[in-house]
Amino acid sequence: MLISRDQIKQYHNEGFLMVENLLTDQEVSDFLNHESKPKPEDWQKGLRTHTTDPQWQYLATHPNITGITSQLLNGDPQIVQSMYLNKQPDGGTGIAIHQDTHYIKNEPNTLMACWVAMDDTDPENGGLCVVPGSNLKGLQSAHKNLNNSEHTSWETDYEMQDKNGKKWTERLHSFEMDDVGPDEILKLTVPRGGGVFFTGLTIHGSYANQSPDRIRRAFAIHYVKNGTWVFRTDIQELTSSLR
Ligand SMILES: O=C(O)CCC(=O)C(=O)O
Repeated sequence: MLISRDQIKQYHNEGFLMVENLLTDQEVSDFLNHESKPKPEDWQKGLRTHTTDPQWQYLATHPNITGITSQLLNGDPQIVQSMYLNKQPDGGTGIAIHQDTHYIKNEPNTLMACWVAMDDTDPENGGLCVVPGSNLKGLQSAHKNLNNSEHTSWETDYEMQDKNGKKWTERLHSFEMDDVGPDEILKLTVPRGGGVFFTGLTIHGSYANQSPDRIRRAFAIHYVKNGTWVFRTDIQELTSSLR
């Protein structure tokens, strides 16, 4: 899948790019059927299930996704992490409005994501939100999210390591940006199989699923450009996005 120069420009200016039909209906159904089946206890490999589960690997290395990612990164993407975000109807919580670079320090900062809708998603069922242009303002200040009714709240220690082997521990928590007003937040409508590419500095997140009966499922993959150093040791071992 090739994107146009205007789309690449939009991604760099606005910090995000929505593309429909990244996956076919059949590919989405295959993944959801796979997820609905019982799994062995140790099946989930932290944020690296794409290294062990063929269906997760299929999505993380999908040529439509990695082809566009290559064009946006202007280089070879390496997979950092993958996540399945299953938000239940009637109040399932979202991830507070944040920048991914707070969670995944990397050098040089080439971090980006592809978020793929596994259902028709919109503001009612807790669809993805972005702050257009926020990618141009650098890493901004954030606090620990405390609003548990809309967003998940957590705190965990992570082991970090630099290129020279120096190790230390950093406490990360559910980040929420300090200075984002409600009118800056764009609530996207993304159809099943469509996706949103966004940079590691683009402010984004989602709110609770207010729909009484519509689930909101999404699959997100985070990439860096080949040659980037990722500090967190749990996701430091990068995987090639080329099958
Ligand atoms: O799906 C969501 O609720 C937010 C996803 C997100 O924050 C991410 O993919 O980095």
